[in-house]
Amino acid sequence: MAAPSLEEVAARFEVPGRLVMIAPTGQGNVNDTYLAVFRTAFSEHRAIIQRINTRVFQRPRWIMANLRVLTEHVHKRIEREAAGSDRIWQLPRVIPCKNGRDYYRDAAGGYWRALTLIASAASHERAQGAEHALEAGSVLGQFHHLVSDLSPRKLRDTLPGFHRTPEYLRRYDRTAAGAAGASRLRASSESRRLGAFIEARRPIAGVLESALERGELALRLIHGDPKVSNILIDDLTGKGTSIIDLDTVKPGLIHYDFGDALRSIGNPAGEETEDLSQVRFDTELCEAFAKGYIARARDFLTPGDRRYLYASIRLLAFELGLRFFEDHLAGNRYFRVSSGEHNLRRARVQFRLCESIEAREKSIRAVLDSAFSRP
Ligand code: GN1
Ligand code: MG
Repeated sequence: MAAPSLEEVAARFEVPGRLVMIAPTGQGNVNDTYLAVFRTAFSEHRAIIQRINTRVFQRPRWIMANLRVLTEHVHKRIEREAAGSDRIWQLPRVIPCKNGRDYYRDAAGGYWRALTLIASAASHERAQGAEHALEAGSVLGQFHHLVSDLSPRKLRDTLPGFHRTPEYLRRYDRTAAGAAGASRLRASSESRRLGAFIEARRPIAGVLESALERGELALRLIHGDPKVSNILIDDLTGKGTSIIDLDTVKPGLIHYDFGDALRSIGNPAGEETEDLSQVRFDTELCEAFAKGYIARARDFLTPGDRRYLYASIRLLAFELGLRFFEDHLAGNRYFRVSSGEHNLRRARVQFRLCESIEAREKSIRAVLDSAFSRP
């Protein structure tokens, strides 16, 4: 069966009014995301409509069940704490389908869902400056705070292996050993250089997982994808207001979030740049982010957590580079690409960033310490 039109999909959800527009929005690498505008005689309603990429997320119903548990918990907590809060924190809510479910399954097997739009807020592909980084840190810290009393056992693992670096390394090894992977790995000197980069850092891949095994770190709920473009800044106040893209909220190590947010916001050139010479880790942005994060997270961070913050930043730049490069060797099956070399270019950016983080280790550790020492 053919996939339905976007208009047909939009009509399935409980949004008042008539659809006047539906168009792609955002730059996601995995799901397809659209903004839909509906009008009634006296109002306008906007919704985010997404087709879940079921090649990546093989249990879309689990995603929706997680979203229910998560958003109900968070919305209640936001309301409970609203009186003492400096702002109205937000998180999208699921818009039910007219069939009473949380999703619509089309005749071609596609899974669609609708979410409320966080209006009057913007996201950026890159850090806009220290104030932006501070707000991004507050948003991630607040998110971790809001879920800190929700048992990780209440959420399913929607993407097994997601953010366990050693598993990405194993997958890379399998891909590089296959005929097509091996030939792509040998295909250019740049590709061989990236392969050598990975070999040299093999020992760091398990840094968080072995700390977990030793009991130095504990499993909690994580966002999973707190890159800068998933953090919304309120147009009216300039403050962080929400974090979106909640499909990978699941049990994990919050260090993967901390590192992922910083490998993203700490690189002012952005992850899609083609100019490697612009890629660097900016310690001022890091300091601002850490200040914002720690101010909200101080209460639940343990001394063990603190010890692995630097390691997480370095690790996540490495991990994302490894994921991009593995996908390149595998023939671009996971991330959306605009050319055959796209994932290779993305990997180069992350590895360059990783080198920059390594070169600045001392000052990064110092800014993290000083963020903790502030009241
Ligand atoms: C993917 O689809 P998107 O753009 O939200 C990926 C993240 C990566 C990110 C890099 C489920 O996120 O892990 O950090 O690309 N999401 C998944 O841009 O793999
Ligand atoms: Mg995502």
